[in-house]
Amino acid sequence: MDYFNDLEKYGEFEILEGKLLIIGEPKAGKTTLRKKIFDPDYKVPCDEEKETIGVQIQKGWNFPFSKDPTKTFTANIWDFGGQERQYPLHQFFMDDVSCYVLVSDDRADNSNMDKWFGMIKLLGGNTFKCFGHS
Ligand SMILES: Nc1nc2c(ncn2[C@@H]2O[C@H](COP(=O)(O)OP(=O)(O)OP(=O)(O)O)[C@@H](O)[C@H]2O)c(=O)[nH]1
Ligand SMILES: [Mg+2]
Repeated sequence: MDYFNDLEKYGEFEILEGKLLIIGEPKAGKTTLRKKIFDPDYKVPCDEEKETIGVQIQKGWNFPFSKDPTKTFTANIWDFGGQERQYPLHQFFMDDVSCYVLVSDDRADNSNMDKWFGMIKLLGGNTFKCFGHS
């Protein structure tokens, strides 16, 4: 009833908003990517960036909606801590209606891609599309 009451009161409209989750190994560059997205001039620090504890949510990355560029799409970015002890948290936030960005550091010995794709399949639904970028 609440749904129908709200529909009558406010009408129906599209919410062009999505959740973008950045995941990957510790120190892969997830937080740096988030900061670069919001500020392309952000300088990657030479000294160590602090590890992310839990998840840092930064809202409001706006860009033209691909299907109708006159409209604006908003992505809210969820930047997860990559340390193993933080993995139990992931299950509460990873879902099948999000976009995932898996960041890997080419210079690292092991990016554990299988583990991360396994986690996305398990928690994010197994009908995902995969795009690569280096
Ligand atoms: N050279 C180089 N260094 C980078 C790049 N991206 C990140 N770094 C450095 O790598 C370190 C780790 O980067 P973060 O962005 O904090 O990594 P993270 O994946 O968020 O790490 P956690 O939060 O611990 O999981 C920092 O010292 C960054 O300055 C890059 O593209 N090139
Ligand atoms: Mg981080």
